[in-house]
Amino acid sequence: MSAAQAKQKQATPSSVDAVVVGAGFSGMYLIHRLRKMGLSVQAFETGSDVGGTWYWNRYPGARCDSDSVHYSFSFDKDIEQEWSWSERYSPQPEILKYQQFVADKLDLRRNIKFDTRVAETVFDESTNKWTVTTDAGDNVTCRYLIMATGCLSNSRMPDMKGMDSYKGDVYHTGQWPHEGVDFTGKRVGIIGTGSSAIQAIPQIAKQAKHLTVFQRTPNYSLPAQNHKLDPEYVAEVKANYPELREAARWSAGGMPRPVPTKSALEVSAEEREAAYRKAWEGGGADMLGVFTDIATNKEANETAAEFMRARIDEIVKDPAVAEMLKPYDYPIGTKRICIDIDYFETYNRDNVTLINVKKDPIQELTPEGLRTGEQEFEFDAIVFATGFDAMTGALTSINIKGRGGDTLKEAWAAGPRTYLGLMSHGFPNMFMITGPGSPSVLSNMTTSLEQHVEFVTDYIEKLDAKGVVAVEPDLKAQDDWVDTVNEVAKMSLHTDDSVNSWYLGANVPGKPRVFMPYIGGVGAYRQICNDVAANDYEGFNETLPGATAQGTSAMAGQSA
Ligand code: NA7
Repeated sequence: MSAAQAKQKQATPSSVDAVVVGAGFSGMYLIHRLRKMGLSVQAFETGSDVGGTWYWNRYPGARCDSDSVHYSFSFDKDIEQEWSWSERYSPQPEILKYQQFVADKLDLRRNIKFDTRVAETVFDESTNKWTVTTDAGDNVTCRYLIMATGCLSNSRMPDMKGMDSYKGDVYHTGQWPHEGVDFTGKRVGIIGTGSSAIQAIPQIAKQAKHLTVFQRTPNYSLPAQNHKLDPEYVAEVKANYPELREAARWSAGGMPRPVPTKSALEVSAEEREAAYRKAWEGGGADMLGVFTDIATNKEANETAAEFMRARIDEIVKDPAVAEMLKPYDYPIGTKRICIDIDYFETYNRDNVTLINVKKDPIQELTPEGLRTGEQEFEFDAIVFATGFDAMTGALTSINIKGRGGDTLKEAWAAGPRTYLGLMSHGFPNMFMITGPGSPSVLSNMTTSLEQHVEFVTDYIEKLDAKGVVAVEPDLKAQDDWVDTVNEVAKMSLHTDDSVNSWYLGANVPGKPRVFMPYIGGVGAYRQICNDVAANDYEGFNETLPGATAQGTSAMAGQSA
């Protein structure tokens, strides 16, 4: 069924076994697994087709920063063998095409209602069912509610003075027009220098008459060294997929990668430089993994940061611009590392200007452009590459009401509280895929989301076999897991006082400073989940018919 056909089939059932929210990679795999188990499924998706992140993020230069051959589904051998990636880091259109290919192949769209946003979900303690209400007027009850809402799906516009006064075109990288944007001959301003901006800036600069980049925090960015994939290499990967995928499942970051054995501080300066240079020339994020302690030891980290700054000096011709582009204030890798194609080189173009808005902050948007403390700018278009309310935003923007009418937003006011990133106490029968407290954004997402989908669906199968009517995490198990996530995070530089990352919620004014993903590694996390399952799903409270659920309010345990 095509997306257009799916849209014509407007009627949704009033009751199903499972509602899936979101039809990106996670939602797609969930629909497939749940259907195979014989459950009835209704999915809702705000976009007009499958894709999630790759449906929305269509800005020029958007591409994956995990190797494409590994950033893909591993659960279906036919899909794995039939699809061939054309580039090392595939561009957004190719990834979206892949997702559409999977949707066709597995006939997923017949269970998805597109162009529909889930507005509210309410748990009824008397029936142990959720009622899901959408902005299109649907009301569906379900036994299981599964949030496949993505970690970076709630894009954020900063609250700037004069937003409504600006008369030119306004874009957000995470909500890019489907028809594309032609910047030819235009004066363009771009706000932000995170991953999205770093991918978009070189592309926009090639078109625009002039591009002005407003940088608040310089970012560490490594060259992708992207290239077309040799068909022989692709064939070799396909032949070795079983071993490669298994290695990815037990790795730290969800990719088959060599494991470092030496500290950056135990080798000579020459050996260190050679290792960094080899990784730099090899491309991608590998440089952060050549020594054991780049993520944990400031002195070791500084050796990598210094190598990176020296490369900026080499690439950028104007020393003052090079200096502005160099990050000094926080350790490398603690804000999401960026992977670029000709990012620093772009500042050698005559039509690109870099403005330091930490020194000279943006005061307001004006009808013609924007004004900093020292300068006025006129633009035909302003691009906001200002990121997302990451990890929790997509969940807390839905009015999720659990036991006793408590909302997830209130329950997470001081930071997200989950057991294994999979469930939250007080919200029975609601699972999350790659939720806060799981490796998610610190890993190759497809590896992590497959593990989650498989854990959740296997568990649902067991719950149904036992006749369980309600399941939720034990409060103590959840508190212990939150403590574990925090303790592991403290061992890394990611939580250093100098760091203001979206992992910590620092990009959203008022959001509590909590390190949200589990940094212990994909393999370690998988082992914990396997042990939990083998131990009769310890930490989850199951309620049988007729018994009273032992749950307490979602608001309990918040100070733990
Ligand atoms: P990011 O990484 O959150 O980047 C957002 C950028 O926007 C970052 O440079 C911010 O500066 C900047 N920003 C945000 N608000 C403002 C205001 N008000 N003024 C000036 N600059 C601002 O989002 P991306 O979309 O680039 O990437 C998100 C993830 O998507 C990425 O890591 C990949 O995993 C895919 P700041 O650093 O906060 O000073």
